Amino acid sequence: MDFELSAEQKEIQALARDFVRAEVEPHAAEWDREHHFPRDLFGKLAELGLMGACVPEEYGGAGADFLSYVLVLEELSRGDAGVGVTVAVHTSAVTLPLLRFGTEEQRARFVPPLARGEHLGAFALTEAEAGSDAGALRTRAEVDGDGWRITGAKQWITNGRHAGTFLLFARTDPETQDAQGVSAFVLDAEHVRITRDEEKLGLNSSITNDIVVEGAQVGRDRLLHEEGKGFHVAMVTLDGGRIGIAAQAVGIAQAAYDVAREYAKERHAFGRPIGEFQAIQHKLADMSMEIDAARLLVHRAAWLKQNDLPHAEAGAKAKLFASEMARRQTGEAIQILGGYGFTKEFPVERYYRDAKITEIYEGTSEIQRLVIARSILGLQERALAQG
Ligand code: COS
Repeated sequence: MDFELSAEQKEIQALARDFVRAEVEPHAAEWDREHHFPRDLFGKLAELGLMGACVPEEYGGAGADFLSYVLVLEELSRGDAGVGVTVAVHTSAVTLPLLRFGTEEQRARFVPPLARGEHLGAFALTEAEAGSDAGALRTRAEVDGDGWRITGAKQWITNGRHAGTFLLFARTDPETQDAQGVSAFVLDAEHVRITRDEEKLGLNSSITNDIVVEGAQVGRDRLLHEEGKGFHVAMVTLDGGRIGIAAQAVGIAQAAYDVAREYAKERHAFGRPIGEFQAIQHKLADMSMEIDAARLLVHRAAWLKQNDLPHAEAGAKAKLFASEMARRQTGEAIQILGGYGFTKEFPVERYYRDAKITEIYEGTSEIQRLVIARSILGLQERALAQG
């Protein structure tokens, strides 16, 4: 067992950290206030190879391992969790499934523009009445000549308005109403119409859209993996994506802890720094311990994934623990700062708002518990064995 990051992992972590200090942190409060999506920033990240950190070089990426990519997500989210989710969805939820499930032709065609940051990716699974119950989706793909005609509406689509490539899930078998009969498709921006920009509690520097697809005609070259295997594509994608969201939660919590610790050293009450009071010390000790624990879960899950080992349970545990920890500890950071914490003079209220979503997207905490429970009770394996 080796807890030391490799030289390459440390290098990419430092690259991301320096970039965030220079290009993200100084603007994050304003982007949050103005609900500004920093489109240009992703061009700069692309120049550093960070829009395809763990994508092989032959497909336009930086060729680093999955843990390196996860380290980048933590650093980005430490500066601005909206930037973190933009890159996480783009990479984990679009580029990586295209690499994994695409034919050689699809990989060569769709991956390089994403990995080079020329296009942003969007993952279009969720619908108004299909969130946790993703298999209930109603967007339909009807056979049309040698391809399909796709019609439907999707909701809460991160990156929607700025995306060039959509991984979209639609029902190809009209006889079904559940996870069976769903297929995955690769769509371009021209196939999709943006109908709404969502207003959110946090992550204001990211963009979240309602979209509609109105009879888009696509050929067989747009089908990802086999017909009827779309739900499998979605689940495998989310198994990996959840590790990225867990890293995002760790980054947010770390940012809150950094502010709270410095504040505790400087703020005086009753004639001494508040960090000398046991009540504050205990809070900081718990924050530090829980961030460590969450990060270790994240790194283990990332290590399992990059070694092609089963990681659904480990990823769900990492996301569940890291997201609930981030929500709890960003609240504690506000408590340490007292009245200042509740104001926009300090960034901790932003961290608190941003942390909440990590308990919801890419599977709620309730779904993570379900995934973990099925795994530890052997229920998922039994379902797979029964076919
Ligand atoms: N990897 C591969 N395949 C998986 C899988 C996984 N992790 N989990 C389920 N599957 C497969 C099953 O094996 C089954 O395949 P077969 O029909 O070929 O046997 C199929 O998918 C359906 O599985 P299941 O019956 O378990 O589906 P459910 O409808 O019960 O849903 C949950 C399972 C709840 C786990 C799933 O719907 C889920 O993850 N929901 C949350 C969705 C989510 O995260 N949404 C956020 C969107 S992005 S913001």
